[in-house]
Amino acid sequence: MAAKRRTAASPDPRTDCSREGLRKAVLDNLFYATGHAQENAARGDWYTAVAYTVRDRMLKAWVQGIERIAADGDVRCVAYLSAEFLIGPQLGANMLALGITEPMREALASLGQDLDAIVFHEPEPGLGNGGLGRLAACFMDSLATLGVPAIGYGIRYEFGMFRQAIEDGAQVELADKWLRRPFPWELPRGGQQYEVRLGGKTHMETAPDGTLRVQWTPAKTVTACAHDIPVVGHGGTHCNLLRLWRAEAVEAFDFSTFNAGEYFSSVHDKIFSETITKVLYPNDDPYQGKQLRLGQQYLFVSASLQDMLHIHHSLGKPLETFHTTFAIQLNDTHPAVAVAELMRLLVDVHGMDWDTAWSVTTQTFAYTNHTLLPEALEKWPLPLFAEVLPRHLEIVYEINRRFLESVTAAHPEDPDLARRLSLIDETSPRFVRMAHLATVGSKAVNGVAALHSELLKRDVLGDLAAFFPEKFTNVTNGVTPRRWLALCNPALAACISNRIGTRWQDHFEEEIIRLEEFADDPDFQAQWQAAKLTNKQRLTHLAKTILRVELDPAALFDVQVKRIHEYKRQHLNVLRVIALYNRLRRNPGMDFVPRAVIFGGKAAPAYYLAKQIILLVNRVAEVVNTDPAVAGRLRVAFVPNFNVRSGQVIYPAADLSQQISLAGKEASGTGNMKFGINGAVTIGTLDGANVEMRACVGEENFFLFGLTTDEVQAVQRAGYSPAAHLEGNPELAEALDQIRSGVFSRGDAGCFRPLVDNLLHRDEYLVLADFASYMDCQDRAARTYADPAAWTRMSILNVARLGMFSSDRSIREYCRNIWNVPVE
Ligand code: B1N
Repeated sequence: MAAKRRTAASPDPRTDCSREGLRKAVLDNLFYATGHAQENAARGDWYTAVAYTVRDRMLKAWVQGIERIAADGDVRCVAYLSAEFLIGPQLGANMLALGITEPMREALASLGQDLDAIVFHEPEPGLGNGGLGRLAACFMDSLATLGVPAIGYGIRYEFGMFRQAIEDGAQVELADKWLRRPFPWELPRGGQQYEVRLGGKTHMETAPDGTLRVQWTPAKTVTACAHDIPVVGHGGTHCNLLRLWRAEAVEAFDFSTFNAGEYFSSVHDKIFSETITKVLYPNDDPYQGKQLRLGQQYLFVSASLQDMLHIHHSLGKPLETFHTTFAIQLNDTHPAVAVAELMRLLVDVHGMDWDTAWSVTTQTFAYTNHTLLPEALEKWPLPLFAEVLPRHLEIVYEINRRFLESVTAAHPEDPDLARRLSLIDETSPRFVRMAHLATVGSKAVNGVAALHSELLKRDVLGDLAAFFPEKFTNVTNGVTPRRWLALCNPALAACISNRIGTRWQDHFEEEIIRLEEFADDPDFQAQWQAAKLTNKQRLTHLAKTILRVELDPAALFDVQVKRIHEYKRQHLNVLRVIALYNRLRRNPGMDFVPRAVIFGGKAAPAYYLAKQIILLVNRVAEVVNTDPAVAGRLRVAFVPNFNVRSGQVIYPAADLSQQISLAGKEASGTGNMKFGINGAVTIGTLDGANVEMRACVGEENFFLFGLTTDEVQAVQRAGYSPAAHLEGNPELAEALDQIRSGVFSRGDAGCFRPLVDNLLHRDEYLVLADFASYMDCQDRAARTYADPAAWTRMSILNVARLGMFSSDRSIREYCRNIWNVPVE
């Protein structure tokens, strides 16, 4: 009664979302959380005060979300296991979800503060490399928005993805100290800690009931500590959990060694333990067999499964029904050791018989594959695996023994099949094939775009797919329209909402198609163009302040931002820029649509050719941007440290989205979707999700070029010769020659030799083969851009018809086809 009276008279200061309530709360937090009075608070202090104010307004839904999972055993909870969650800045997204952006903006304005500047101040947790980690974050957003109970389990890296600086044109990696200031969106959960064992030996022991059980005596034990981040759905009612594990020493000090005077070795254990979650491996595709990485994977998998078993147990349900409490999704094979770990927990720790445990396990897991590059499939050398996880290796052997028995029984006619399907690759030094372990241990396996799923079945996992045809399926990726349109592009969002209302934010596929009818409406076109111009000005400002490069907002903004990789072919883009430059120089009076070519992306620190590509982009920029013959009609910019935050500025400003990977190499791509829903038109190959995007927007609204997957395979079978493509193409020969001779390396002829030699003699990704077709297609794009009404129509139709690329649609498909979880 008393509480009720207070609500009526004066609202709760911690949940009040009125302008005045927010103003008071921000001031209160400014003083009590940062210890600063208004007069001497810095931008970071204001950020902290605003973040705590928003967090307070999320806590009720947050606590209810946890309680719901822990109390309702009838609803299957999704556990999304991922080594990466690239969640991006939180403040803006959370205010949007709660619907308090505008009152907060006004509250801060009344205090003389600019909300946008405060939002921009937030350091972002770079807990992922790129698409795979960002996908996990989009999926968490959609799960919460759709009201599906879910926990994301991952790793709280102390240092996330490195910060990229460009020094004299080259990439330099700097440590990402995102935790220098406390991260306001996490709550350390002292109560949720689990011990994780590593190394050591196993032996058989007789249990009290007389049965034999395996005992694992580890060499080391570390503690995994939970840190929870709330994921609030659109509308603010449903909140899920992102639970990230940090490794800690079981005991900070080994006192016996300490007392013996061995100070350094006593600290050693603490250091070893904390090293496990110290840093994210910054390689996206090529896999590296590093012992510490296996330790990271196992730590978060083991802690997560122990946590799930704890929750399951607290519901009072029998262990055999574990799969009715949780549906576990393996985001690539990084958490695939979970298959062996769940078996270990069920059989060794809880005494379940093998067959029942295997039945529970294979009803629990599903596995998403994210790559078509065979060299990117994870395989752990047996000696390394045995050293870190001796018991798990025995379990893998036993899974494999039973599996191969069934293989031989089913296909006596193919004696080689067992070798091809085996969980163990027998080539020396012998490896555990993690994709095989994940497939055998899961009830469903999916690729991330239609083409990718087909190629998985045909090539990469062909034998497994033939053996388990019922397991293989597709779920095309999607991106959240909240962050990737409503939040990052307020100008376009307002333009859209003025016509069709705001329901598109959480019913994207259903609503956004309604824009189609306005595609030729001159008023709407004018508003659309104005929104794009605003965004281009925003990016122009960024380029000017951080790069001192002057872009022209009237130019065609032509953008390629993504990880730097040969298969993504940023060098094809650069060759094109050089060819355009040469045309302009030869013929300064030519009709030329002004272009701003913008690049961004990180190279794995040890990926030499990717780093050469970055240097080349910057060297070409240096020459082109300062050449008076070009007179600003062609500009090149490399935006350093591409991440979620800069993506939020870059995607909305693009006219043309470069999706130019070699067909058959990009599993899906998700940047293509982010560009598309922000009104960029795609120039691309028939690769990954481009194929489905083109089918949706219509072939007349997509700039297609390049070889198809089948043509690529045919060329490679016949024996590819890059040199053949030089003869008929003087523009290409000239560009390569200029790179080789030092035109773009201040006269240093040796500088780009590795890159040029690779293109001339190997060219694994058929850059030269696709060059002519790419140039033609670029010319078509420029001609279309010269007709603003035609271009704007294309841009509107792209947005209107890309509704299916909302991650809400992806998540619905996972719920219905894979997890068997109810969803609206
Ligand atoms: O996953 C994305 C896809 O859209 C991209 O096409 C795909 O390249 C990307 C090892 C990876 N595949 N594999 C990785 C990341 C980190 C790592 O340590 C591999 N990332 C992708 C989402 O489906």
